[in-house]
Amino acid sequence: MTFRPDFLWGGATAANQCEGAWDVDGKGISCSDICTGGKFGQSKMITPVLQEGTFYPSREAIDHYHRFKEDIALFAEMGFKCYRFSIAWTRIFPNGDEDSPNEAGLQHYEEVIDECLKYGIEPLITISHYEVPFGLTKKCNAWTSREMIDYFLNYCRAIFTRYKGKVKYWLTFNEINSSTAAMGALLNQGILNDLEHPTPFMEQPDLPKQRFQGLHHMFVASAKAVQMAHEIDPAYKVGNMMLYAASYPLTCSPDDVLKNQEYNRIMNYFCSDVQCRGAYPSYMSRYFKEHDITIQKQPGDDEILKAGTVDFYTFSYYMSSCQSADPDKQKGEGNIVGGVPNPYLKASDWGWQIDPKGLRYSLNEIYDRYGLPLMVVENGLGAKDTIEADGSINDDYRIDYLRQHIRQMAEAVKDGVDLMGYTPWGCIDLVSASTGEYAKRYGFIYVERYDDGTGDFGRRRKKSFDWYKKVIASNGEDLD
Ligand code: BGP
Repeated sequence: MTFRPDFLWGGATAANQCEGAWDVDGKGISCSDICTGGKFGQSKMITPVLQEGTFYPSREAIDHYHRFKEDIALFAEMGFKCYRFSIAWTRIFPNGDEDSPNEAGLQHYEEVIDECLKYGIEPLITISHYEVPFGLTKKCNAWTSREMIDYFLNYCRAIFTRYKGKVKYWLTFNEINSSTAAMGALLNQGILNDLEHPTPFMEQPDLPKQRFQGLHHMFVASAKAVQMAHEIDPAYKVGNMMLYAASYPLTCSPDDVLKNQEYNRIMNYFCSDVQCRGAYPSYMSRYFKEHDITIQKQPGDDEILKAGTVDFYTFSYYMSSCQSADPDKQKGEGNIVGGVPNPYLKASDWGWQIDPKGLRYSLNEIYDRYGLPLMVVENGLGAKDTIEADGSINDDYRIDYLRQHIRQMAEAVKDGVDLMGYTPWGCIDLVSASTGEYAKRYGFIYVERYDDGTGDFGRRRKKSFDWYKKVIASNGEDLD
């Protein structure tokens, strides 16, 4: 048997992309609630002042808030061992800065956790997944401010104490390294420099200095959260979560190789070097100097980072790209990261280049670097699905994508990587983070909801549902 007997097969979602119920039971407005819908080639908009009559996908999403029992029952039917979901910070602290938590929010997630445990499904909880309370954006421009550390830790204390004994695995920040690029500013850090005008998602005024200072605050907050978790319950395991944007030099020219090394360091390793090794890596000094960035640290920060390293490493993996020293090389569409298209790979309908072997390569690189247990907590194919006349959804393209990636995970395990689990993204169809649309579907479960606002939220099993059930039942041996 290749995979561990206790391998955590499952699926992943995030509150802002699936729950809906955006203003129910005391929930406050989050940064994802001010983003409109968009589609491939047409950016979603950030509207700091909510607009009447505009479509905001997070308002209803797939109504998981009210249908979580039905959804978790379907996950259980597939044999899930693990469900990765996120808590909406604004359900617990509606504006982010209240003194005490909102009981209705705490109660809701307790029910979700209990529902998972009923089926023997291990909850894996992301504490902050792309939805900083908008109240904190307005109050202090969110993670640009050091005050955020305390707000975040209040939130952590509330959930760590409430769910003690029921939850084992936590992740502090989803794709923390997205903040090394402009897209992470609002979604990951709640930074918004124009609080009056609607702006296209990627065109808000961006100040890299703010993002890197924000990352410092997040590193300190994450390290303190790790220590707090261990104090509250020594059985808690806390992981980081990275957007691993596998990258190759476009050619073997030493210039391309160096360009790729720099890209990998900033994008793929800087944040995890801090979170896994407990200190800023030496290569960042030159980067900061050349980009005129000075990180404001307080005495004691370095010790906090050292003492709060994570217990395991998790990441999302969708695609790879190439780096070239030639500025004229055409830039490809990517998972926030762009890069030059790889001539050896095909792309999804959304331009993400599919690279299963890159997953094996990445798992080996990461494990060599940190030696920590790894978990792939997002992976999958965003695609358009069609309901046939007989009601079936034959998503062979998705099965093929997942099969190839699982095969490469198995190779990595044979290479010696300690892999804990696999939770493919959007195990039930949900709203896309980058484009804000329903049409980009990832699920084993189809949701009847469409970008024109029609659809009754009905759930249907896709062909991949039965396939994944077999995969789990055979612990990854039967991939046919
Ligand atoms: C990751 C995010 C997820 C998810 C996924 C797929 O970056 O952590 O929230 O959405 O990407 O991306 P998209 O929804 O843009 O297809």
